[in-house]
Amino acid sequence: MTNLYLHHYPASPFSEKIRALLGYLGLEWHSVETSVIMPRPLLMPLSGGYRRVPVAQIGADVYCDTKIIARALAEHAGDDSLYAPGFAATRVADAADTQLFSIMAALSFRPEAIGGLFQGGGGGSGGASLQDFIKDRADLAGGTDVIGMTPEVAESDLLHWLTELDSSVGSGFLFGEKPSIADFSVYHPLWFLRNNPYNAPMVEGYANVMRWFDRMQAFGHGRVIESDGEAALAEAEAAEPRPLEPAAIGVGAKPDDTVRVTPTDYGRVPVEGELVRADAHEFAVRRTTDETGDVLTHFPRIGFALES
Ligand SMILES: N[C@@H](CCC(=O)N[C@@H](CS)C(=O)NCC(=O)O)C(=O)O
Repeated sequence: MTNLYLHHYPASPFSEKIRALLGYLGLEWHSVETSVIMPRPLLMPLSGGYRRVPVAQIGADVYCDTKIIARALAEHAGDDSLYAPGFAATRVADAADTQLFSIMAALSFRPEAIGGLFQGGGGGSGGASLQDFIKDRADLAGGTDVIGMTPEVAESDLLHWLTELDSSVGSGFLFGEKPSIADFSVYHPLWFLRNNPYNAPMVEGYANVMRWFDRMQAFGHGRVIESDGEAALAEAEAAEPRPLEPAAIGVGAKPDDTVRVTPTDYGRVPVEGELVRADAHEFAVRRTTDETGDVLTHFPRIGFALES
């Protein structure tokens, strides 16, 4: 039987999206805490150079980016209700993962709030100094403006998001009595804001949002087994990637061609491998390293460019 691993760190909001999902789906998983800044030498053989966090792994299948991780976990748990509301919910999820995430980042990285990242709670630099952290995130941005707005605009946009959310969540979730992928994507930037004492009051004034937040937190994080990077590499080495039907839909490459897959927004490190499958949801490439043997690295189609 193959085991599920999550490579993450406590303060990472996208990791919290996945930890909450693991709780909701009731899954058992192995926790590999990776560093808050690069380098991440035990993760790179698995991810092929993809530098963002989190990364999930099921045996020798590696999932980069929470959009494809969430789909893999729903399949692993045999529960597709997360995607039942369809197009509307996935579009809200994408808007939250980008726009609401930028609002959160603009508010968290302003001078008055940044100290909160380096205190306990959901913040925490994992031991990195403020200076090293800022340098690492500048490398991540690679000259692009990841945040793209002033703190004043972010505060004004947050008021809009929270007012609409407060009038939409009722006694359940965004799309009904069960949570969908949209709830998890809206949840994690608000979780990060609440964990910073400077920003928390901006979120806590919305009573319905707070009750929804409590419902989300009540899912917990699932059954966690503490593990490490060496065990995750050994797991990949011992396993074979799951068989996947070859496809090359809408790309200028054929199965088995060497391709590079790169995020289009930030952290633009290309991952090179042989194309196995390009379909409406994912790009999957096969790679081999001494540390891992054969692995299949999966990316969401949206937000990634495939070149041959
Ligand atoms: N679209 C990506 C975004 C991931 C992301 O931006 N993660 C942050 C941490 S929450 C990150 O990687 N920051 C830089 C780093 O940790 O090296 C996803 O959904 O997974």
